[in-house]
Amino acid sequence: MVVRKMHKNPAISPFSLLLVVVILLIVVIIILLLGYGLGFGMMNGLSGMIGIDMFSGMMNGGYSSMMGGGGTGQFGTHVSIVAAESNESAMPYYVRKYVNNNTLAFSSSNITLVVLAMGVQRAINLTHEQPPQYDSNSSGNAFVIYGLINPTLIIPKDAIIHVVFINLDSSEYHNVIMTAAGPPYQYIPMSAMNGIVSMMPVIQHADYSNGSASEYNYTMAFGNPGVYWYLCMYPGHAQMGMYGKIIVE
Ligand SMILES: [Cu+2]
Repeated sequence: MVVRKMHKNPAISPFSLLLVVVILLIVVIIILLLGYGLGFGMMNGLSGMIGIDMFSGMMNGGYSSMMGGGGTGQFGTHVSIVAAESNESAMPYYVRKYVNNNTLAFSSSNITLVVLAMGVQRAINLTHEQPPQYDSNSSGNAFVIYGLINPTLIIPKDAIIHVVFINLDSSEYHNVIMTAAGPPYQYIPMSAMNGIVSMMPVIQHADYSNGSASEYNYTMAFGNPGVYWYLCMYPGHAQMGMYGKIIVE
């Protein structure tokens, strides 16, 4: 009996592994085809995530896309890098900043959340703050929100949130999405799709030679109290620490 069992198990694995790989490939191809055919923001986001630049024309073309939370999203025109950097210090009156525990507490039901994306070193230079321990890799990327790096956000449950996302990186695509699924995240953070609350495409890096950066705006709400997370869906970024916590209460 025991001998039989031991012979049975190894016989399954090579074939089923191959099967799983083939199924995964088919799924990826279907996703890419859908993204091309339908031109939906989310699918463009996915294709950007996977690193295909042929969609970037569409991505910059202007359209709306949202999942979950409800609301609309759209591309802004390019904004000046200098204006975006000064934005981060212009904190609205309803934000309390706790530098010691890297937290921003919002006390309004109508919130503008300016989220900047960039490399960790640029974030340190800009804010003169340190990133959280999990995002201290200098080759990694980070979010800067009102002068803090990947801060914890405390938000009232019924607040309407206007996300103003600006990519200040000199070379990488980024986005910011909200989800109930926490870290750790994988290279392609598909686990974040469980409990997804808001989604946007990845957008192009800034152009430091002419001083302009890409911006994308969307409006969302959490509705229910709980712990949520914001992260970048571009492959590898969340895995290396490009994420932060949101407490909705
Ligand atoms: Cu990113």
